[in-house]
Amino acid sequence: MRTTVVALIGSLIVAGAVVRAQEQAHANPAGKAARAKAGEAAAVQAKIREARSAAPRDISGNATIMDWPDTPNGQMKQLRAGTNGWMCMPSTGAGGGVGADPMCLDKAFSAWAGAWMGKKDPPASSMGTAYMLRGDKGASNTDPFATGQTPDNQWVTSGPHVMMIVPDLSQLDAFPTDPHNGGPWVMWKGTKYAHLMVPVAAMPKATTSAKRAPTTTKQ
Ligand SMILES: [Cu+2]
Repeated sequence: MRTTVVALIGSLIVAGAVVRAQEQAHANPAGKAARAKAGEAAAVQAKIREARSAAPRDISGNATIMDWPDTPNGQMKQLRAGTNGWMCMPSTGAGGGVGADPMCLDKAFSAWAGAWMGKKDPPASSMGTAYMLRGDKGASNTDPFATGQTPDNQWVTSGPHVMMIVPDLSQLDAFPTDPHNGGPWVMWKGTKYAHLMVPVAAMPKATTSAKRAPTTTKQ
């Protein structure tokens, strides 16, 4: 009896070893795919976290999370559905261009941003709000479509800020255009994409290009 049990256990161990060996033979390609999938899922989670960090949790917690297109004219990709009408995006990537700049937009601002990205006329139907509490690592203060600093495009690095759009651009005339005036300023003035930048923390020091802002009167 004892011998039978021992033999039985022995054959089970052998069978187990064979099964494990077979599993291992197949484990590598499958494991690779699984690891790639897990890596992708982790990257998506990181993008969602980054997008959500652009606004207070009350807003971004239930916002739709959209990712930038892979190509300049591609479609935005939804990473997570939302319920509160806000849309958050991670930093602009290969398709978008510049630096760390996640943002959360309300409906009016989303429509405006869509028009801007498509180089179309903004709807101008209501005021709109956007949050960029992580700041913006770089944008031209004068050229809505600049992708890098030039000697005269007033490249500006912004700290945490809120952005506002208004249906009638003349309503922005009361505000200065200098990012370093110590308060709200108008970005992209003189274009149909003019909007108000409202710092909610100290602005980073002016870059060489941005320092020229106060003396630039060109529209
Ligand atoms: Cu901004």
